[in-house]
Amino acid sequence: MSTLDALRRALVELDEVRTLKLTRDLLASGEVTPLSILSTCQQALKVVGERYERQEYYISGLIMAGELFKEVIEMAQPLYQPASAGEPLGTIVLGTVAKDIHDIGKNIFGNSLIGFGFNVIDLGVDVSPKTFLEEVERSRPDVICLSGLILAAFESMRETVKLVRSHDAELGYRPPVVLGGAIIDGRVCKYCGADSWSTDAMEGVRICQDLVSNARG
Ligand code: B12
Repeated sequence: MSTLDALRRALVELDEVRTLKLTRDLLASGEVTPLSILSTCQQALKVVGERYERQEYYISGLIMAGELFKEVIEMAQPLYQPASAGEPLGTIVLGTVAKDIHDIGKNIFGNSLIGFGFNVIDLGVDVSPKTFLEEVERSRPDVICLSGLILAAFESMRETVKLVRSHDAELGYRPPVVLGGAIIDGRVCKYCGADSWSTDAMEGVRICQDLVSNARG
């Protein structure tokens, strides 16, 4: 079994000591990138979620997995390449939508955007459509990024997109909206009237880069 497989298994089994030791060893060996450690953990959390759905784990399992992953992120994410100094690539307004408090993925995505030179305004979790609109009016972002992981988030995303779209004329431009989070797909994107979507932080960064460069011609 590879060390990444062992890490995936340790996290799925909620084994804190092993998860942290394997993360430390992998980072020290330089064998794999910090990004592959994070994506391995993302896969492990998906399995934890499935076990929760099958009632093999309780809510405490979700909490434990989330806390463990946060510790891994603290160890791995600072090793990302820092952004090059100079003008930011663009401004992103980011937040987890109303009724949803999941923020681990949003934070990874936000840090990745910063790492690639974006200015990120992170509104936190459980953000109402009105709060998103107020921030869009204030900071006039290049892209609006909405994160959500539960079914209730779909309606919040849809309402947020609808509210922003109804203000395009007043804003004098049409800021694109990108959705993200484990259970987002093309159908959700279409339902919400968003411009794009992703379940992967790096792909999300590329989408934002493309949207900014298309808008600037
Ligand atoms: C940890 C966890 C929790 C923790 C969250 C801690 C925290 N601070 O975030 C706690 C314990 C609080 C929690 C609570 C709940 N949870 Co929960 N949780 C999870 C779990 C296991 C992992 C989530 C996670 O962090 N994944 C890892 C990150 C890195 O992945 P990610 O969020 O997808 O982010 C990546 C990408 O999507 C992307 N990304 C993220 N945001 C964005 C935004 C944009 C714009 C872009 C481009 C990209 C992007 O970047 C990240 C890196 O690649 C998931 C299972 C799963 N499949 O994910 C369930 C899961 C999301 N939870 C679930 C449920 C049901 C709940 C609860 C309702 C449980 C309950 N009965 O109370 C509550 C809801 C609370 C609320 N109102 O929000 C369900 C949702 C099912 C559904 N269809 O609605 C899931 C899917 C588990 C399951 N399979 O049943 N949960």
